[in-house]
Amino acid sequence: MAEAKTLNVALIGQAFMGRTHSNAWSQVCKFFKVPLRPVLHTVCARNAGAMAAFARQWGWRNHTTDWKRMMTCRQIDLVDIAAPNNMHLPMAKAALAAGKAVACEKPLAGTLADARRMLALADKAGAKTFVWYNYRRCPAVALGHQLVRKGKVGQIRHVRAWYLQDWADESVPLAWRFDKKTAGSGAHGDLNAHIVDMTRFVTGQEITEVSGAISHTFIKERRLMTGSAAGGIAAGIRGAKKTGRVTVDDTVLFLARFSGGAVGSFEAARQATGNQNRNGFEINGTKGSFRFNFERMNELEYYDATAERAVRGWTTIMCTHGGDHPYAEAWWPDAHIIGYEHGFVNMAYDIVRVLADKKPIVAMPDFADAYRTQRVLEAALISARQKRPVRLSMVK
Ligand code: SOE
Repeated sequence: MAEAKTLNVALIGQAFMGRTHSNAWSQVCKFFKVPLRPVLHTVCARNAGAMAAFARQWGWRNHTTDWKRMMTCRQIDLVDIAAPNNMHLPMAKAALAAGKAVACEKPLAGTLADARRMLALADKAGAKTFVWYNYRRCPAVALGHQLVRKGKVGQIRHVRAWYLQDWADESVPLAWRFDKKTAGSGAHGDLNAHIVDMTRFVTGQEITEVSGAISHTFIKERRLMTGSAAGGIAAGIRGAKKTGRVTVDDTVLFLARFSGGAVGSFEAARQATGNQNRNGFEINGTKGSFRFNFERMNELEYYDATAERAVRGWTTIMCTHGGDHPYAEAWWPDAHIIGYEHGFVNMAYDIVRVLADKKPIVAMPDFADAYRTQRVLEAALISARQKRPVRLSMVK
């Protein structure tokens, strides 16, 4: 059988997302029958001293610190941006101008203005684009989407979503995620972005209005950084005595109305003590409900309100059965569960499928879809600042 055509990938970033994306590109053809075979062509990052070791460890053929020059390499087919949010626009602009397909970490950008510009450039280039909203590719989340599509929960009335972490305590120095110029916002753009995307995907509904938003920063000063993170969210960052001002939120909460009539609540927090990476949602409909908790990512809890009253109750579905649960057949037998990194491998498979003109297993957020999420994030910030409801029709 003829070998699949290759797809030369260039990755920008070698921190936490640099590792998850490198793993995804190197694993995908081991577990999926890929229509294009990803080649780890070039990895690019600022830290010249660490690049050679990183490239060797993850199997990148080339490495550089010059992303602008890298864009001129005619062999590269896809540029994968895993750099901080303020670099998404300039890097995507250069990649699109060079005729590349572009994948970008979430959120699309740190600001709505940058996101709008990225979308316009992608439309003008007619390029295929992708945004790494990886949690859609947990089989349990994809099953939730299917339950809604099949009418198993009836008309949706309530959407409750949360993304709770607790890494950002006083010991963490002033990393880029706490700087508005680099990140755009704090927990909001980092975490609410995920749950807005997930609930839009699962419900199939758009958010039409945001209200009651609260944005708050608990820790207003942090020690300046003296060393970079060791590949975790903030692990290994060392701090000086001198401090700097935090210019983003530690938490943003808001209420929402959905296009299908549902109402919802969203909470993103970085100091939710006891919750390490707890994202999830609960969907309540007229015929049933389901809920997801990423810290038990292989399971979806389901309540069938049409079941006989005597046996009605919450069931826990182990979403690892090949054929029934998306992506599951590529991995292991029933209940031999998968983890965080598998969502990225599943996403790499869907990116390759789309680039080979095939349908993705699960709907793929491109720049246009991710821009819808970015508008919701902006509406919440406006609602928090002006203490009023904000209709999405007013946020372009
Ligand atoms: C930090 O909050 C972070 O790394 C997010 O940026 C990722 O998107 C999330 O998957 C894990 O936590």
